Amino acid sequence: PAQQRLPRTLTRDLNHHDGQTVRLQGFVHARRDLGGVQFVVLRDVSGVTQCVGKGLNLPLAESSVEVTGTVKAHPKAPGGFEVQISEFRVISAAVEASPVEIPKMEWNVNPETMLDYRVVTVRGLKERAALKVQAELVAAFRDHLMTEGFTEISTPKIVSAGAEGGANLFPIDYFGQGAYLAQSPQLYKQIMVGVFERVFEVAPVYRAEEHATSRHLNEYLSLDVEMGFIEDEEDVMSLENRLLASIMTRLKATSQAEFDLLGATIPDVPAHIPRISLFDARALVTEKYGHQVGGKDLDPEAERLLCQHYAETEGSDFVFVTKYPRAARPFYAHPDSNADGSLSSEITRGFDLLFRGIEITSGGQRIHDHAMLMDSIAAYKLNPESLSGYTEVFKYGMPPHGGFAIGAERLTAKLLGISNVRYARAFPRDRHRLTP
Ligand code: AMO
Repeated sequence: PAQQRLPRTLTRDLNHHDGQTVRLQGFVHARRDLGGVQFVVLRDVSGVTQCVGKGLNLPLAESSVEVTGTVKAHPKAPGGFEVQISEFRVISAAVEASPVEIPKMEWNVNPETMLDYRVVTVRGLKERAALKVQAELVAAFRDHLMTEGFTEISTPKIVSAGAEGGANLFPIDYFGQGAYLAQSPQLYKQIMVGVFERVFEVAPVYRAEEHATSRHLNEYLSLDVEMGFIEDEEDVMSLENRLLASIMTRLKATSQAEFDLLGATIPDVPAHIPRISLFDARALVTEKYGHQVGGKDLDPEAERLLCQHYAETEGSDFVFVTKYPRAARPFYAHPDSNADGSLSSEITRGFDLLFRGIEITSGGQRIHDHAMLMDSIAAYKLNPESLSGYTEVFKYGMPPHGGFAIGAERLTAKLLGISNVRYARAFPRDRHRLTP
């Protein structure tokens, strides 16, 4: 009966049980049978520990098992303790050898194979550490925003129109009617500002981008924020500045072990993240590094160089790029002011945030005036009919508002020095991958 059993101990708590009998549960991470003695490295949610026994019939690696035994200090064992097994029970035996030996995985040899077998490779210590850090980061995102009076919302992922412009929408058949997977909660989070004033959402979004790069997923976790009654986009940037500082403080308290395992450092967030206009940023990378920037935005190399500049000159891993031209922003971006106070037709109050060489956020102030919004929709040659479910609310007193979205996998990958955003998602969807 359960009440007579020892309570379960986690491997990370063995230091509190030196010399005592404990009961552990977990997975066979590694195993070695030397004939007379058997070694089992047991992996549970908190870490790994070496267990040693005699006359054991060892199951295949990855079987789930229960070990009862005595804790002995053992300086050479992982964690500094070893468990001398008195009772060994197989809870659920692996019926086949794992296609990949979890402790010996080398992603650089064949990443596609590792993703093919993701259901087991994701159990790896480094693989799960990345997901654990992301979970902490999301919890910190929620906690901080709630302390600033934000309310969590949940908006539809099946939608009738795109939010961000462009052609990267996944069409779906909605009972014979055309629909799409949401590429962003943008329009709905703005509507919800009319309800709660300050809102956030943590949810996947979908982008039908055909290119396979280290920074693009077709399904990613979007950390969205929207805030009403702002002065301008400066309020939004300072909110994101505080939010990131709070997230990093939390990670220092909860996730140092995962960062150590991955050889990564938690950045300090400056009290005032440097800002530079897109125009000046393009000039800077050309003048300082001789890099000609193509297109209307920054290209990946320009993002890298700009971050290098701010890391070297200001010791900041972060930089806001501000005042994006209308040509590089969606229809909802609020125009910037000209020197004489009139509104610019060229420049918006949109910004990006770069972190360690890559864009992790887009944001800005949005148009809240109904007439201005309708004009913008016409100027972008969009169909006002298809956006009427959104534009309607702007007839009813929408306050000045703005917000941003952080790509959770990009932030996680850059925090941990992971080379590809795919490894910052448990089951990535990319151009060629729909399983597992
Ligand atoms: P944007 O389209 O720039 O802006 O997306 C915001 C952030 O999401 C991340 N991101 C991606 N991550 C992985 N794979 C992708 N394919 C991908 N595309 C984007 C990036 C990016 O900075 N509605 C606006 C946000 C806002 O203004 O509030 C938007 O969606 O980190």
